[in-house]
Amino acid sequence: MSDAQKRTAGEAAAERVEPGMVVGLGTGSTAAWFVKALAARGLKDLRCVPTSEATAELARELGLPLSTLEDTPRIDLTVDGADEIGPGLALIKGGGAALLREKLVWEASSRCIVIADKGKVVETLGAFPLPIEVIAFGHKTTANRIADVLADHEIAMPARVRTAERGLIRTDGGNLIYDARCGAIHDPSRLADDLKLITGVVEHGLFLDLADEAIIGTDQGVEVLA
Ligand code: ABF
Repeated sequence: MSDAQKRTAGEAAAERVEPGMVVGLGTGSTAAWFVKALAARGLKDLRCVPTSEATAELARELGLPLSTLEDTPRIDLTVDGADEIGPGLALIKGGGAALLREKLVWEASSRCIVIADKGKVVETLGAFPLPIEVIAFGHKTTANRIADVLADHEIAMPARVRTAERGLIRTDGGNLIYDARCGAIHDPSRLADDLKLITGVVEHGLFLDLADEAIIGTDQGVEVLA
């Protein structure tokens, strides 16, 4: 993980924003560099839709005008981070526990750019634990169902609920995150479909066919993957 590479990617992405745009603001440390660079540009007539309370707070502090999906349901450009970037710009996201709002904002966007340091680019998705958002009611039962689905995908490790030292981590929406140590995901599309069929599963961190472009920060500048 390189913070300098994250900053390089975030600042490059901020140059893609034009005055008057509705902009989706991602979550995480790479997206934070984008938000700071966007605010520094001082573009006129922006409206920004944050993907988490943390990003909303940062944007407010920096004076970016905020909007909501209700008020601006069509977003021109969303810029957001990722935990892994695989072939075809298939992503694992959700390390920041914001995957549900992120996916709602991404799906409302005409264009999505993922920004990351070089270490996020992988040959096969799955080394990073796949975040799965579940409702709190009956979550242990849901976790057992998730384990059964993972087993159908030759993934032996069960999903484990994400906790902090103060206990269960709640998403901004009040749900829980389970992390599935998949190791390697050979058929992301089939796994994504199977996970969404589980009652109690709200969303998962596989972002497939959603990213239009990736801006990768390197020690020599940026690489663009499309
Ligand atoms: C959020 O930022 C999450 O979806 C993703 O997991 C995380 C990446 O964090 P960072 O940019 O800090 O590496 O978008």
